[in-house]
This record gives sequence, structure tokens and C-alpha cells, in this order.
Amino acid sequence: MLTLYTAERCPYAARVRIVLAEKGLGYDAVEIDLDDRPAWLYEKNPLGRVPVYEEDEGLVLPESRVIMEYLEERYPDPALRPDDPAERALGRLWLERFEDRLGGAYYAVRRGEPREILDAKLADLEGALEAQPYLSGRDYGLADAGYVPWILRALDRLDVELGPATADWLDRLSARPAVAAEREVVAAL
Ligand SMILES: N[C@@H](CCC(=O)N[C@@H](CS)C(=O)NCC(=O)O)C(=O)O
Repeated sequence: MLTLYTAERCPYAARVRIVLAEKGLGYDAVEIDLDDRPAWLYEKNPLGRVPVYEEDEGLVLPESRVIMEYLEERYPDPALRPDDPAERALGRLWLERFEDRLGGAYYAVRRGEPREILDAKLADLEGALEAQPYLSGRDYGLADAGYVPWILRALDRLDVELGPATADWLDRLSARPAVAAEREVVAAL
């Protein structure tokens, strides 16, 4: 049995929900009220953050990227990493540089700061997706799952405009049930 301590509004948790759905893994979702977090959450993650992934056998993992990569290694089929080592590395780089390439600018706008930096980051994303269909290259994978939750929330809450290549990427991702389910979560927030 798998459990995910999660919050619908949390894009980091959304990354993990997408990967679990892509892998066809059933799990118990424990929704955490982020404004009134239970004390026991700190026993599972001393930082008190979601997501936290737990297996009945005892494994408890916080940190969305660590969870995504664990799920990929533990349940390699269907693969969410390209076969090509260079594309794998580029996918990892997208996740490693997430704060710089999107997250930092997104949260700055959420805090009420000017949106120029976010617009510039979205322009960079557009440039990358003009050159290749998915973030790591030819195939959909962890990097796409790792960015799309913020794109969905930026569209819904920050009224951003996507360039044509990013909009096409989002359409392709949204055709996947795992991402379509997250679109519904965001629409209902
Ligand atoms: N680095 C963490 C970030 C997780 C995170 O920031 N989660 C937010 C909700 S989206 C949270 O739990 N915030 C509560 C807090 O920071 O105290 C990850 O990748 O999982």
C-alpha cells in the first residue's frame, strides 16, 4: 500500500501525483491542510512540507524530485526517462535548475513582485520547446511532469500567455490522462 501526503493546491505534490498516475500506481491520498498542518506531518518530514510518499514497508520520502526519481527507478515501466543518456542528462538538468528556470519567478509573482522575470523565463521555455517537443528532447518524461504543474497554475492564477510552442506542448501533455486529471484539480481550486 502506498500513501501520498499531499495538497491539491501544491504543485510539488502535483508532480508526484502525475508520476504515480503515469505509472498506474494506486495510492491513498491524505490531503493536508497547509494552513493548519498536523503535528504528525513533522515526524514524516521535519520540514513539515508536502509531498511525502510512504510505503507500508516503511519507506518515507519527502521532496518531490527525490520521490519522482525513486518512482522511476522502482517502477521503470512505463519509462519516464529517455533511453539516450544525453537526453536523460538534459532532463535532469531541467529538474536541477527548476528554481532558476521557472519556480523562483513564479513565486515572485505570487508574492506580488513584477512579472517581467516570469515572462522572460516563459520566453526561455518557449525557445526550448521550439527546438524540441519535450523538455529533455524527443520524449515526454519526468522533466515535463516536473514543470507542468506551475504552468497550469500560472495560466489559471497569473493570467500568463503561453507562446505557441509551449501551448502545443501543454496540449500534448493534456492529452495524457495523468496531466488532464491535474488540469481538473487546478480548475477546481
Ligand atoms: N522542495 C520541496 C518543496 C515542497 C513545498 O514547498 N511544499 C509546500 C506546498 S506547495 C509546503 O508544504 N509548504 C509548507 C511550508 O513550506 O512550510 C519539494 O520539492 O517537495
